[in-house]
Amino acid sequence: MSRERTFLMAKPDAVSRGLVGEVIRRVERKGLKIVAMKMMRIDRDLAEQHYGEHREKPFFGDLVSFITSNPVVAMVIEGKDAVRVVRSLLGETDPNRSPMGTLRGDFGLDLGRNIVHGSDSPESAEREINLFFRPEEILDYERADEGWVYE
Ligand code: D4T
Repeated sequence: MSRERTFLMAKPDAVSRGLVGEVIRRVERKGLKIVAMKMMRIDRDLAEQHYGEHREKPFFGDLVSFITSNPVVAMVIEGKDAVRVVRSLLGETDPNRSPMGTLRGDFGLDLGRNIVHGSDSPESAEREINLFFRPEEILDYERADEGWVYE
């Protein structure tokens, strides 16, 4: 089993709307393991690094204002195909186009308030994990149900 890691963040709207538990619940019941987690306020510098690929886009200013506006909960998630599986738990970028049953489909209406972020590739995951966490903040442990989640 390849134990892939990905970066997941409950954004300021998720924290402010009391949806952090819902995000965590869906990750945990899928069988994925949380190996790092912290609540934090993203500063402007970190926001600009995290969203660097969007620097030239017209929505960049609003995106940085939003992501720095209130605390977020940042997580590292581990498990089989974690990058793809977490993206499928989140749904489409635009909550209005996201299927019901996904976090964005169930809880969002607006592109600029899309509840959660998840890395879009293993390369992005590594970059984002390193941006938000020091190596010693990522924990190695076994969940008691691993023999029932994995063959
Ligand atoms: P994030 O990065 O927030 O998980 O979203 P995605 O990975 O699904 O989508 P993205 O990088 O294309 O967009 C980043 C972020 O910008 C907001 N956004 C996006 C926006 O406000 N207006 C827009 O037109 C687009 C394309 C939403 C997510």
